[in-house]
Amino acid sequence: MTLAAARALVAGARSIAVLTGAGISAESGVPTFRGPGGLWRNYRPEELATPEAFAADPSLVWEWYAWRRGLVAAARPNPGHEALAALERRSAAFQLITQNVDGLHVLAGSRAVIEIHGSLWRTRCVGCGEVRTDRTPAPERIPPHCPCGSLLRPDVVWFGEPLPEDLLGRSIDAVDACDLMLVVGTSGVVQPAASFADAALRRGAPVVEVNLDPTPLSGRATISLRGRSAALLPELISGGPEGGKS
Ligand code: BV8
Ligand code: ZN
Repeated sequence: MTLAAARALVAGARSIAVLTGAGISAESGVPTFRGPGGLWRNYRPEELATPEAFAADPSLVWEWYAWRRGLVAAARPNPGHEALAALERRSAAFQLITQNVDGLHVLAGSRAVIEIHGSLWRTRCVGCGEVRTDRTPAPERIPPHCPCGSLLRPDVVWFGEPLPEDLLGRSIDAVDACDLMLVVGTSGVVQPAASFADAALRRGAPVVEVNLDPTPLSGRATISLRGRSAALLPELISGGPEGGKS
């Protein structure tokens, strides 16, 4: 019943906003933050993804990011990423907001993607602010430096850092304009992204959650589908115009 009802909501939606988290990339072999395998050398992400950790030991933080780049470089988008790219192609209005920094949505063909926490594949100079794309699995030297002499940092948003104003603004606009919101593979603990679904619910827009486990959102979501996103997302979009199977 719930999958059929969720499928009907997707088929009938004109403007869709989607929020994804680490769970959508789990089946591509990229460890989640808070699940098994999310730890690195017994550090928790909250201890490393902070400006304080970087200031204290830039090499350690860069080694964590180099390890993650290595994992992501070997990863491919999974059917969950691909289903969202297909859904975008057939929706009148569509905005994907991801907390992930792995770049797998763009690799899967998604176009309207807001990387609200930045990207593993960009560096930013702490001195001159220059942002560069850097596809190397790991910087030659750790920690890398800018030609201007200053340290380069990963171009991601760490805990305690504000999200880029424009990206946050565009995300809120998309949530305010949607007539359906999907929330996929996020534990819903990190703010401000975790509040987007409530903003949609307050407006009366239905929210469909896809997650392996229950989350703080599960009890409030219009529909909460329990299962793997790589299996559920293709099912969820299959009822649409080009979906064929009823
Ligand atoms: C800000 C980028 C304000 C870097 C990340 C109390 C104390 C201290 C701070 C706070 C506090 N309360 C609120 C805060 C603020 C803080 C916060 O929310 N902390 C939390 C931990 C309480 N937020 C911030 O600091 C944000 N900034 O608020 O700034 C400000 C304003 C003005 C001026 C100055 C400051 C910044 C937050 C961004 C932090 N950066 N990452 C990097 O990636 O290295 S957050 C990090 O967590 C990742 O981005 C990740 O995406 C994100 C959320 O995690 P999830 O994606 O949800 O992943 P998780 O592992 O948790 O869950 C995976 C889910 O998938 C699970 O539910 C699992 O069941 C499911 N799953 C697994 N497999 C599958 C699956 N589902 C489906 N299918 C599967 N196969
Ligand atoms: Zn510089």
